[in-house]
Amino acid sequence: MLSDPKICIVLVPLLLIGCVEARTAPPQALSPAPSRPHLAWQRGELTMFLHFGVNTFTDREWGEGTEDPKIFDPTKLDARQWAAAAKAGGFKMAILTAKHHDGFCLWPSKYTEHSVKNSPWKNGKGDVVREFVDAFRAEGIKVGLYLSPWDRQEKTYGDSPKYNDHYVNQLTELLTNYGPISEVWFDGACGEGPNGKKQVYDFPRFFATVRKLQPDALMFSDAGPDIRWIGNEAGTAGDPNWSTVDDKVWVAPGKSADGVRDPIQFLQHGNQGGVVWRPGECDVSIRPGWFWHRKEDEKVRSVDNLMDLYFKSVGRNSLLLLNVPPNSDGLLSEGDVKRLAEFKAKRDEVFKTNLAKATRIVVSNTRAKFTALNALDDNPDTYWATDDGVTRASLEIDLGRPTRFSIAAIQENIALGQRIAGYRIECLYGNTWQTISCGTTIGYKKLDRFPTVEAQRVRLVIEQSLAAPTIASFALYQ
Ligand code: FUL
Repeated sequence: MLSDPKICIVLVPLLLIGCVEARTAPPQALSPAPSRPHLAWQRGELTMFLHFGVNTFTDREWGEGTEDPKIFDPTKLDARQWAAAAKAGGFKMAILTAKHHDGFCLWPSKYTEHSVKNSPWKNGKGDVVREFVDAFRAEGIKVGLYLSPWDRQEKTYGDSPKYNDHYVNQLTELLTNYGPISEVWFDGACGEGPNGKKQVYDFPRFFATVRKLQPDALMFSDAGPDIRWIGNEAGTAGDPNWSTVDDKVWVAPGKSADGVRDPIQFLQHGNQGGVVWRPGECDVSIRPGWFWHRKEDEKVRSVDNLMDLYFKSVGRNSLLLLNVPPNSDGLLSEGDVKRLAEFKAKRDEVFKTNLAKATRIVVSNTRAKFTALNALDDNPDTYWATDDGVTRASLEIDLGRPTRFSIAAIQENIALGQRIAGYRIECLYGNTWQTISCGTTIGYKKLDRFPTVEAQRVRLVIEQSLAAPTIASFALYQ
């Protein structure tokens, strides 16, 4: 057929256009890749956690459920003060403990008497959840809610079907009456002793309720379904850290299927080639406890400590969920507020000047318009990519003059999936390239710290990748 000259005139240009398009097309997304809410969540980097409730007034961490609601009286409560502090600290989301293990509800739930409605605060007419969501949204900060499955006060707890109904009712109130909720936090803790009540949670039903009522909300629990716990409460992710997990080895919270020998390792690192996208979240408190205790007012983490956490959470492809607990006045304590602002100022200072401004760039491979310039332009939406099948590549930059730096920040374009499984950073000294840092995963963001080096020519070498690598950013800081 192609021997017919008329057909050739039509077909050959079409084939040529097809070839060019294939070369200029972006790499195909890997499966799994993050959802739109996942991407926004990860880019937010910092979420504020707020533990608040009867424990704030009893100086305890785990209430027993026997607390009198009358003790809850935060006379100066001002959620706008919480939100202003979060904004000044650079937080993009905040999660409030609507109900902790003691069962006391910070909103006037119609399914229990154990709530703000029987407290003296605002003569029982107040609603902390309402004030929280309104104040944070006004600052442009997304909101999430924590609803403890473990409830030491609720009478139906332990009568599994009845309590599951009760829990779903409360979840439904929270997810229908307070506008868009970006994250729902399912705590895995349950301290019932050997003779305690045995409640079998209907997690599939809980999850389905969230999906139905708030399709864009991400659900956190020990094992997902959308966000996994990072396996500790120290605020640090594992390295390497894959956002993908093999969900056959861990199917539901509190229930690890056969084959998970070390769940903590699994949570810390995820699985290379895992079949679901389930990034890890690092929860930690700015104080020793999750709830406010006056005696801990002097034990607020230092800026250096918070920076270290940032490097070990966000800088290891995770998110930092930092708890800052309101006090018994209903305000964030002054020292905590000050520390949040200092933490932000420190990040701004450290990441102010990206020194990776190249006078000359050499790359081993480029996929048409996805050039290395895209990795150096401070725009997270553009990226350098290689041709399909090219899984080892290098990006070399000449900084124009000897430059001192001690931090490298690398980002993949994770919208197309997490790909890189081995990399190193090298500097040229004489004729020799010397490795100054190396690692396995990169993901959303990898921050490497090393003793200050001085170099003019630097290169990022990707040694292993599951598919054509994508680099959204390669930056250097001192
Ligand atoms: C744990 C809880 O038992 C703590 O009280 C706190 O809420 C922490 C974030 O999760 O499992």
